[in-house]
Amino acid sequence: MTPQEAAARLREQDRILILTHRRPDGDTVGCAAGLCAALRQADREAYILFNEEITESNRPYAAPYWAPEGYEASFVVSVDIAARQLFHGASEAYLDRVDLAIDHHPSQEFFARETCLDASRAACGEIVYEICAALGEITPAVALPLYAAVSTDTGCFVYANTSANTHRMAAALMETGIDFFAVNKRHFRTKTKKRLQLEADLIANMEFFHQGRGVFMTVSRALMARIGASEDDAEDLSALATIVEGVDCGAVLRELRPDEWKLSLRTGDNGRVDASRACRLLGGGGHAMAAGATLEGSLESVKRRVLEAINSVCGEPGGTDA
Ligand SMILES: [Mn+2]
Repeated sequence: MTPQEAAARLREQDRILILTHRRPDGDTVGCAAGLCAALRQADREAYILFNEEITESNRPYAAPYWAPEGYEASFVVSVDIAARQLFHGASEAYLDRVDLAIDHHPSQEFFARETCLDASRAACGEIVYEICAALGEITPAVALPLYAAVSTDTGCFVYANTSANTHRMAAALMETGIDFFAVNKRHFRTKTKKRLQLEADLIANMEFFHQGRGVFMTVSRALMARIGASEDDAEDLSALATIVEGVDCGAVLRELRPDEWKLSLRTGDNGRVDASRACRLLGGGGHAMAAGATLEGSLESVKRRVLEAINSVCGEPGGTDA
């Protein structure tokens, strides 16, 4: 259904509960908060289901809207949730009773009764913006979390998914007078000291392969413990590998448990390495430029298997100097 149809459907409802996804990012939290504010302005009762995995940086958007414990919803909406496996603990009770899913992922599983999907949008926030505009006025309370949704899902308007529509929407949100600078400062120009220590260690211990076009970065449990880093500090470390000049294949390995490693593979837009194909060989999956897999074994054996997988999908034979 279109955003306008979704708005019409929501307007008929009351006691609306909004769900966010596992490991909630700015898009899912910002969408939930913006939509919740817009629904309340339209005299609907609406809440966000508490997400126990909320991070400090995203908490302020959702905090005013958490549902009271035991809230009895009559209409359930999910935002930015592509798949059933992305339901977090408390939301699993709603797996089979989502009335409306609002999403922008091409991998949407259609778990809801009705779905408002537009995979051409950079952020789910762009779709929720249109729904909110159809519901009523875009006030600063609606605009601020939606700005955070779009800003964070586009890496502050620099990722390849950023479109002219993204900028038009951001401009409209800015015109409501929100403090967009504070949003971008919080998400893109602030790092904890522990985060910087993590990055310093990753950079100091980069291991290159394919004559410097590929790089391994490793986040061990020992490193996390030595620094005393939290999950927040380690969020999205895979982005670090992609900013090294000349690198079009960045593999970040994060130790989850002893001898269990999470691979995040980020590759360039030149098509030399298809991250999705490489990760599928390792039992994972994802997109052509961003994919992941979980591997068991020692760090050395995991690195060897990751390199073999990359080599076997590599567009040109990569010599190995790692
Ligand atoms: Mn998103």
